[in-house]
Amino acid sequence: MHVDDALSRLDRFEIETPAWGYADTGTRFGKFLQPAAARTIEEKIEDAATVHAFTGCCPRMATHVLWDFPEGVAPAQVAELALQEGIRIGSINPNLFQDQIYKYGSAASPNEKAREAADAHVERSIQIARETGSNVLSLWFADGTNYPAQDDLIRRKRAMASALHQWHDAMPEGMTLLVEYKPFEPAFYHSDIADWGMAYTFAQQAGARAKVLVDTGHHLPGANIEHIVAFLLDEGMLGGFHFNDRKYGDDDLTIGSIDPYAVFRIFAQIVLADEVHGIDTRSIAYMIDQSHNLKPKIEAMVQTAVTAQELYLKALLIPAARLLEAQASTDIVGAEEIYREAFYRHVRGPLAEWRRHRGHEASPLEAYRTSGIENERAKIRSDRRAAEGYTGGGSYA
Ligand code: PSV
Ligand code: MN
Repeated sequence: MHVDDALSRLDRFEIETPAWGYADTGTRFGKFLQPAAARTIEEKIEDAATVHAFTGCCPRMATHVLWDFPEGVAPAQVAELALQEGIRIGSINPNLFQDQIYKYGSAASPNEKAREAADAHVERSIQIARETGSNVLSLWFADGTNYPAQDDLIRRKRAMASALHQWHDAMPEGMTLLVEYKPFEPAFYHSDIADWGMAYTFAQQAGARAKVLVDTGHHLPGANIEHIVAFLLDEGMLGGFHFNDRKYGDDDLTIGSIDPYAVFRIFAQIVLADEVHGIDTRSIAYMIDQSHNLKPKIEAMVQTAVTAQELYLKALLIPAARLLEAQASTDIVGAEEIYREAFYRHVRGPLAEWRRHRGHEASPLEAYRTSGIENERAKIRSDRRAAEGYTGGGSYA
């Protein structure tokens, strides 16, 4: 595609950032606190809005129900606040893993009370989606077992299918249900939705508005993610992404920090599905699922957004007709070189120009880093924490 056409496609490329990416997070070994980290939904909205203000491409923030909508928080007011700050509430992520009742799973648990709790929570989540104007209900399950013979895998499969079907039908028209998969963690023997094939099957059985969510960190080493993406695209079953990068497992690193070519190859499949096969890719939800344990959170998110734009633009620059010719003549080296040429294109210049034209920062990351916002926010939030006597159970130094 010509560079001007490719750039105009970027107008439609919106990336949703996660509320949990602005909060203090860590590993199961500990949490490191940052003075500027967001604690409340108000602070998360403020941060997500800042990312959007600097990048111009992150107009929505995903929320996690238990973390962002504790009892007493009115969803409509949260949506209103988001609007005032210049963003919207994006996908609603029910939390079916944190409460004690879910020790043996949620929808697939052998414990009827756990299944009932999951039902009630998803119902509440759908209500939150209605009240916040969100049209995506995004489900990830920690359900699974840790030992062989621990539970009946077929009973669990049927219980999961039945819950998903019921929740699908409980959603209002126009809402999409995304089914996310993950091979392991926290379950170490089996996960009830372990891979894309299972997510696909469950989504199909749930109903027409259910699709698969591909979290790039949720694959066993060596998995060919772009192949999964191409397959789901052709089946009309690709609902969206949780983007992040990884070296080992579900590491939640910033997109492209380890393997930018892998991200480019995923975008290439999306671009080619559209250009070569006429597959409608406009409803794909591009979402980020990253927890920044060490990097400053807003900076990491701005870096993520611009990296995604750069890699998507490179994929848009693939000359599809030439590639098809090379493929048809089994010119393997020629075809691969077409990919590589696009991947190595310098796109920062044209992107800066494109941003400037739209009234955005030409270099969002540099602009944010020199804005002084991080220090300002750290100061305000430190004072706020002190006034509230909040310690975070550690040191903010
Ligand atoms: C689980 O690892 C996951 O990818 C799911 O999308 C959760 O909702 C998210 O991370 C946050 O814990
Ligand atoms: Mn995820």
